[in-house]
Amino acid sequence: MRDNLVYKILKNHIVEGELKTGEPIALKIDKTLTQDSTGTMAYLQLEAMGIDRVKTKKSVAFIDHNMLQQGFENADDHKFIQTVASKYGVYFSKPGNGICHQIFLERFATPGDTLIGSDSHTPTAGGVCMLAMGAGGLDVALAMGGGAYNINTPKVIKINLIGKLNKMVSAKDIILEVLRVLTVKGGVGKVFEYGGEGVKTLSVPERATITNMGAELGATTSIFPSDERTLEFLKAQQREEDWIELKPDEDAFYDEEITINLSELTPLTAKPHSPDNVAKVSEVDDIKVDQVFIGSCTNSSYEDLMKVAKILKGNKVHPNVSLVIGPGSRQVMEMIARNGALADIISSGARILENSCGPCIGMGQAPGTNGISLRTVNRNFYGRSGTLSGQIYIVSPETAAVSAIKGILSDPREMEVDIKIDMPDKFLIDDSMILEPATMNQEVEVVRGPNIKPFPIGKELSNEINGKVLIKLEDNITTDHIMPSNSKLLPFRSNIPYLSEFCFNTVDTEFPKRAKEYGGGFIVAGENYGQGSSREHAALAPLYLGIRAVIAKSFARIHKANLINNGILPLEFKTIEDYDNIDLTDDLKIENIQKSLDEGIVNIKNLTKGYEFKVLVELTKKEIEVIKVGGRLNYVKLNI
Ligand code: MIC
Ligand code: SF4
Repeated sequence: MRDNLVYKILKNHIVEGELKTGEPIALKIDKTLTQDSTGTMAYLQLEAMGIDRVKTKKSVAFIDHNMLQQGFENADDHKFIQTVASKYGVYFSKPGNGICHQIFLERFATPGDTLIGSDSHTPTAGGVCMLAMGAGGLDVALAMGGGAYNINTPKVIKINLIGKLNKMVSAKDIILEVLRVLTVKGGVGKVFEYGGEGVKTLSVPERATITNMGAELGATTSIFPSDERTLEFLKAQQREEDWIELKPDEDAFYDEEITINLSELTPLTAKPHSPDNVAKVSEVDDIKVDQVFIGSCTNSSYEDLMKVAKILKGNKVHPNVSLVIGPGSRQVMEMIARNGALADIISSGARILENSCGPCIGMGQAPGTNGISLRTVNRNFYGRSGTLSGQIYIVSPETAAVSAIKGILSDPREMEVDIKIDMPDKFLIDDSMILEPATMNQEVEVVRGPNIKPFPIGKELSNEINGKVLIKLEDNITTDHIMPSNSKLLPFRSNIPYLSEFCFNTVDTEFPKRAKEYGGGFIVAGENYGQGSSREHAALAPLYLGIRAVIAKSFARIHKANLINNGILPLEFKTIEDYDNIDLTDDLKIENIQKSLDEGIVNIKNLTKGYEFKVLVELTKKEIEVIKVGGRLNYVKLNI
C-alpha cells in the first residue's frame, strides 16, 4: 500500500506497536513546547522525574497566556519557568515575544518532525508539515525526558481542496466549513491530511489557521504537505535549511476523503456557544456588535493583520464597537509597526493589546452583559470569554474588521477593498527574546514563589469503589466547564487546592462542596466529555476533590489521557438507557475492579435504585497498568 503523508512520519517515529487503525503505538518525539498556564505543572512533573536535562532535539517554554500580573503570582510563575527551563536545557520565550503557536511556526517548526505541546492548539505546526499534537503537561514532561508519546493509530482522512478562495473569503472559512460538516466530535481518532490542487493556493500562515482549529474537531492533529509554499515561508524566516519536501505517495491510502471546493465557500461564522454551530454570515440576521477581537493563535499572523490594516485604513471603528487587536508575535507587531500598517490600525480607533492570548482565554476584555463579541479565535465555549451571558461569534479577520466598521455582523464581500498580501521575502528576524538554556554544568537556582503548591498524585486503585454521582452532565462538556480559566483563576494554575474550589463553576457552583461533603465519588457525562483544552487541571482538580471515575458516553482524546495519567478511571456507557437511568447523588458501587479492568468490562451497582449495569473499559493494557498504580508518574517511578 502506498503511504499517505501521516504514515510516512509515523513510520519514521514509531518505537512501539503496530500501525493498524485503533492500535496503540508509541512515537519518538523530536520537539516539545509548553506555555505558562500548563507549563508550571509540566516542569514540576519534569523535576519529579529526576532527570538531568531534556533529551529532545529542541524544547521551548513560552509565556503567553498569563500576562496580566495583577499580583505576584504571574510574575513568580514566569520566573519559575524561566529558571527551571534554563536548568533543564529548555529554550525560554520571554513574555511579550508572542503566542507559543505563532512563534513556534515562525522560528522552530520543521517539516517531517514530531512535536507535542502542553496546549491543544499545538497542531498549528502542521501548517509546515510537522506531526504536531496537543498533550497533557505530564506527557510533555515525559517526552522532554526522552520518553515516547502514546496514541492510538489514527484513521487518516484526506481533505481534498479544489478551486481557489474568492476575495474576502479566508482560510478561517475553510476550517469553519470542515467543522460544519464534521462537528466538534467528528475528528476523534483521526488525523486530517490536506491535499489536492487547492493546497498550493494557501500560504503557510493560512494553512496554520486550518491546522490550528482542527483541534476543535477533536482530531489527533491536522497536517499539510511540505512544498514550495513551505519553502517560501521558511526562506523568508531565514530557515531554508530546515526545509525538506514531504508529500504523500501517488495513490496513497486514506480511510476517508472529503472534498471542499474553495471557489464555492462564502464567509462563515460559528455562533454561540460551539465552534461547529456554523452559518453563512450572509444568512445570519443583522446583529449589532458590541466588541470585536482580532487575534489569538488562529488569526494573528503578519498576513492576517496586514489584511485587517488594509480594511481599516481610512475608516473608523463604529461608535458602538470596541475593537481590540492582539498581534501573534513580536515579529508581527514590529513588522506592522515599521511598515506603517499599525498606524492605520491605531488611526481607525482600534485598541492594541500586547502579543499574547489575551481575551481568547478570558484574560481581560470580557464582554458586557449579554454583549455580542465577534472574535477570530478558535473557541466560543460557554463562559470562556469571562462573561456568562456573553455571545461569542467566531469569524475570519476580514469579517471581523468589516463588521467593526459597520457596527453589525457583516459579510466582508460588501466592502470594496483590495486586501491581497504578498508573503514578505524576508520576515524581520530578532530572536533576542528567546533565551538559550544554561550549559550542562552551569549552576542554576530554580526560583519558586509561594503560589506554587505541591500537586496531588493519584493513589493505587483499590479493588472496590463506592461513591455518589456528584454531577450529571450533557454532551460536549468542555474543559472550560470542568476547570474554568479567566483572569481571576489563571494565576492559580500551580495551586490545585485553590483552583478546585471553582471546579465546574460555570455549570454547577455546588460541585466542590458536594464532592467534599460526600468524600469524593463519580462524574457522569455524555458524549465527547472533556473536549477543548489540554489543561491537566481538568483532571487534577477532580482528583483533588476525590473523583475516582468518570462514566461518560465518550471522551475527548487529550482529556482521557489526562484522566489516565492522573489515575482517574474513564469508563464508557454501553447504552443510552444506562446514562438516562442514573441521577445525581445515586450511590454507585464497583467491586472486583482489578479483574474487571483486565476483562474490559466493569459491573456497576446502582445501590440507590437497586439495579446493575455494565460499562466498557476502552483502555490499552499499559493504560490499565497506569491506572492501577495511581497514574503515570507512579508508573514511571516503578518502571525505572
Ligand atoms: C485554550 O485555548 O483553551 C488554552 C488555554 O490554550 C488551553 C491550555 C490551558 O488551558 O492552559 C489549551 O488549548 O490546551
Ligand atoms: Fe492562547 Fe487562545 Fe491559542 Fe489557547 S487558543 S493558545 S488561549 S490564543
